[in-house]
Amino acid sequence: MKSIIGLFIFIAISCCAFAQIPTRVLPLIPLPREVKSSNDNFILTNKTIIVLTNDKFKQEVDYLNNYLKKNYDFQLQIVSVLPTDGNYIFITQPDFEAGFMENYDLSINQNQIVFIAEGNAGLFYGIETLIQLMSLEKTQEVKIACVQINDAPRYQWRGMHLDCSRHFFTKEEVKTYIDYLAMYKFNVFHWHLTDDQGWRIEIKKYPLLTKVGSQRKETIIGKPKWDKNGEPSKDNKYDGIPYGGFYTQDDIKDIVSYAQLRHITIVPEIEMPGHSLAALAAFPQYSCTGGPFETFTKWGVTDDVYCAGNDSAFLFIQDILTEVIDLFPGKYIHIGGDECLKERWKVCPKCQKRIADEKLKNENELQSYFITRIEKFINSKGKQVIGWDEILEGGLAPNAAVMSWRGTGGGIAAAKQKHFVVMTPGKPCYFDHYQSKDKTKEPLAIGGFNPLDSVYAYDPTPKTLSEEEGKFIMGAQGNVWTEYITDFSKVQYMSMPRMAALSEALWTPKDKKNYKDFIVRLKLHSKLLDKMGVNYSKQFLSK
Ligand code: TNX
Repeated sequence: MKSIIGLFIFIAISCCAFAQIPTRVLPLIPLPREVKSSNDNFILTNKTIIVLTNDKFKQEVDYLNNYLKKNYDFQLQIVSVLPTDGNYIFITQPDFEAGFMENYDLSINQNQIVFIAEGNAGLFYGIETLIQLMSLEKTQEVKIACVQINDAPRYQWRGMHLDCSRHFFTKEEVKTYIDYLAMYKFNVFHWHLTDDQGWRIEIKKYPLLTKVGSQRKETIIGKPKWDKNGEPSKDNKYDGIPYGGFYTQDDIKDIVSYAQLRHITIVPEIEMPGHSLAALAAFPQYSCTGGPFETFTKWGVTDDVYCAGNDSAFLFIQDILTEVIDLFPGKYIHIGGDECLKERWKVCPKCQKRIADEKLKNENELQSYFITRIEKFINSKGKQVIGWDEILEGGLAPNAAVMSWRGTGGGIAAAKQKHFVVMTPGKPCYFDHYQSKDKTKEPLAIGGFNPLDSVYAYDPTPKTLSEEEGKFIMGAQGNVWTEYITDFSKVQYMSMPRMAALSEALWTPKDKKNYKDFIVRLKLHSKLLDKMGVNYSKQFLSK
């Protein structure tokens, strides 16, 4: 039955003259692996029928129907046999299983739209492509270009990060951000939930974490200044306004299932041993000095970190991770590991005893001891650790994956040691950096310069790696740190359209990438961003 339908569809589609007509410009981002188009259109109306022969795709079909309801005010009827007249959307699976769960074929002629996908994710990406092809006016006749698309991603880790600690974004804003990821076929949302300036995840066993750690009494205005001794300068100015917020476990469950429906895995980040002052403000007994501390009110790093010589600190972290693991179904737990100053450890008797007892060489090896001990715990719960590239210093924990942010060196070293890697070098993956040379025309950013074209040109697999080593590069990720990103509108501005450019670096075959062509498509696609009300950077419009 399936192959008869397949033949019928093949004949129907090959009747359209696709190849002869110059391909029209389609507002597709990321560009699919292969696209052909004709000048014809499919007209989608409330009479169009969805033919679904396999219930496993019901969730994705409902997603499409919800999109239509929200944007065009109608929904489509779902049936299980091909109709005798009228146009329709036919959803089917390939004749044989090949294991390509993110791939899809999408063929559209004037009478039918046909999706062929093996996996739910593949169909979902096909639907996202279809959505980008829809005419934007809210009418009862939605025009869709006739195309033949065969699509597949280049990398398996297509990530975007959002720092919800330095500034807090509501549940609805996080969902909107996830919508952007879905639109560009990202499949990982790295959720930075804890840092010195705010603890944002409810932990039932330790209510003080959110009661104390999710609040800070005020926030520094502008960039922090430091005096000669490395102490905060007296010239720093603070706004005097208490700031806070956190996600309850119910909020988290809601966001996790929202992401799951969009085939996005959330990687939660719980920072350790550094970037942990908000937790220590609530539980100073797990530091080296015993405190007291306040949730950090300025940007930068602090000397106070978890005590690596105190077993109770490990038990405390393990309790937290137990709840985190129960909330997030994905394989990876991000344990931070970055920028841990070693000042306290150097003079802490417990830390020094640990170094002696464990026969460690120095504080770097103590950090490695810390991460390896936590890794053992996380592995015992069936999960994998991922951490920033500092976790290489003093020796990599046996199974850990590395997120390379201080350039690509850490990622290269990890891949050579046969550890999985996500590339996210500051240049060009930090979207908290400026996107224009003239900083006076831009909102305040942390520094740096990452223009759209350099994000677009990014190739995550370093040339210095052999083919075998290159297989350890899972993909890449864009990071949105929010020290200077105070509201969601600025999150949009800093991430759009750089997120679109990165999506193409991660999805589209390398030999199909072309910046000029991307800009032409982006100009068309920006109409959709306008419709969605996104505050994006508009420099590309003048290119
Ligand atoms: C470095 S990237 C950090 C963050 C900052 C960011 C600002 C990383 C692992 N640590 O704590 O927010 O730079 O760009």
